[in-house]
Amino acid sequence: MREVVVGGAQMGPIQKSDTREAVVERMIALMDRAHEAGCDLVVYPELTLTTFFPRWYMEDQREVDSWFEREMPNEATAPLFKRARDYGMAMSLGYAELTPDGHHFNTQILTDKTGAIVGKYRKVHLPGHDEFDPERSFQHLEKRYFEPGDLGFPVWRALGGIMGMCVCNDRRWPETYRVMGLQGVELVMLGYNTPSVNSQKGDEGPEKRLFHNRLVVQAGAYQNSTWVVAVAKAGVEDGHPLIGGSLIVNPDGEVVAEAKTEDDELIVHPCDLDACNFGKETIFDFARHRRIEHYGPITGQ
Ligand code: ING
Repeated sequence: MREVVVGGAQMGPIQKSDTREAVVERMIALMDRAHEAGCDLVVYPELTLTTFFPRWYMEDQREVDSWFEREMPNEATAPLFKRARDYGMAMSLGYAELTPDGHHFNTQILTDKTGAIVGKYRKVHLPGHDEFDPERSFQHLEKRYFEPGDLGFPVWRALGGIMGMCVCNDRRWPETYRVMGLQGVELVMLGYNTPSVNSQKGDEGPEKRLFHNRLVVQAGAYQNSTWVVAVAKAGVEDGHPLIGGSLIVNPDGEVVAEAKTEDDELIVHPCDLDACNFGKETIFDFARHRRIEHYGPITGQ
């Protein structure tokens, strides 16, 4: 039994006018609850420090860069890293990363129980578009503000197992989980900001969005015999609704915890990493069962 008690720290809405300091206070309150619940790890959403700014069309690069972090930890997040260190709790959080040499990524990091950053992932699958689209009921300009991730889909040995990360739209692509699955991943952590409505298809609402959210996370978990914890930024941000539905799925594809609100909410589950073993040794024993000679089109060969 290699148990990791996982906390999914769903964040409610963050308004354009909310400060990073105010958000960090909310994140610390959730971390306090995670500590009381005995969590070894707390997972925060994608771009968890600010509103989901890719919904806004901006031309001034200085304004765009004001949504990014130039270093991590930094002044606004130092209290969060300190609290995690005091609790001996690992954490994963998403933020907009502006590198010293001027690259922009939608990034998720993992710290160990001493508060040291042990893993970094940069979002590979960027949805949306890069120019203002008048046809859409709202914009989704991730291709305008971020570059595709340049780190691939790595895994890290931490918390007694093999950990992986991805971000939001990545969770919809089977390749994301499979590349980590081929590296033996046992717990995939991810965050998301998912609009409750489709900007291009008026009749697709939150029910369908929540259905797809469960579907892709359950599939990814089952098909790679891994735990997946997926954590939302939820609620209405400056009039724009985001789905909640944060969830934890076990290696059999079953939902074992799910958020009920669209606000700051902690979901908790004791994840036994050894529960991954049976699937990896039988039905999804990749070495025994995969026939890669037929998979060429997936990698464009
Ligand atoms: N958000 C959405 C997501 O992938 C989206 C964008 C929603 C794409 C629904 C396709 C369908 O959950 C982010 N930030 O990727």
